[in-house]
Amino acid sequence: MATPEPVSRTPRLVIVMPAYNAARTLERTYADIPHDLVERIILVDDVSGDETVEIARQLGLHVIIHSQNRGYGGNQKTCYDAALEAGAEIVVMLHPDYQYDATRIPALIAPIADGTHDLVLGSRFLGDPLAGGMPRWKYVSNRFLTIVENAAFGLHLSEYHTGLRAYSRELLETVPYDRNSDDFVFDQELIAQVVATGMRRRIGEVAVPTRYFEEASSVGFRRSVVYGLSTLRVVARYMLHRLRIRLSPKLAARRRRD
Ligand SMILES: Nc1nc2c(ncn2[C@@H]2O[C@H](COP(=O)(O)OP(=O)(O)O)[C@@H](O)[C@H]2O)c(=O)[nH]1
Ligand SMILES: [Mg+2]
Repeated sequence: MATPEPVSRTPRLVIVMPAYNAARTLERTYADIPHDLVERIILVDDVSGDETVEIARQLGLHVIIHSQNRGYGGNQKTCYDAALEAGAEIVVMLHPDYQYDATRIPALIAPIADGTHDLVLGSRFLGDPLAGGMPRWKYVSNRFLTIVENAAFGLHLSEYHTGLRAYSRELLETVPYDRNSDDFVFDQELIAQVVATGMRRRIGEVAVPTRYFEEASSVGFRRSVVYGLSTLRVVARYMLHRLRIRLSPKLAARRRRD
């Protein structure tokens, strides 16, 4: 009798899309997703003023609608809660603005599926972001914040500000993301929490192309300055916590202890 082949089970992958006025780009973003690997796609709509919800429903996505606008971080909280509830083993956060290449999802999740990492960032800075159309001032600010964050967190990442990320279930069950900001700085707070939890070595990155075009970016100079300052505040809070000068409940808490 033939011995059965070892079964390598595909992990249950859930894609989450925090959406705000994504009608013009959603279909294109959706088309590039490797559907054979995906168990479920969840779109959380933050009270868009366009046809985002109608298009998402036509595409057969699981749509969750906020009753009021909660911001990018608030949107992600709903995304991750819903993904965990759906039994996700790996969660990919993908912006629905077609800025990030969804065909890179298999490379993004591979280090989680094989147990190497719990958080993988799709990095534009492993390639040439300027050639992809990133405005020079965004490039310079991104580089600056990345140097500061690397120094504070003891990491060597090429960027922290990407809209394509993959998480293990374990990470999302451990880190208290629900305590984070409802604004854009949510992403940086989550990385600080991962580092504070002792999972620093569990963060990895893979290269993704940079794409800039009109619909891909609503964040202008003013909002970027606020975001930059908020990021520096996250770093300062992390340092005070690490040096035990002022402990931060956001960084100390765990969602679950095993
Ligand atoms: N929930 C929510 N999401 C937003 C808001 N503004 C932008 N977004 C989403 O946040 C993501 C990043 O915004 P975007 O304008 O593309 O930023 P940029 O690409 O960094 O310039 C996109 O997926 C947007 O849909 C907002 O006010 N609320
Ligand atoms: Mg964008």
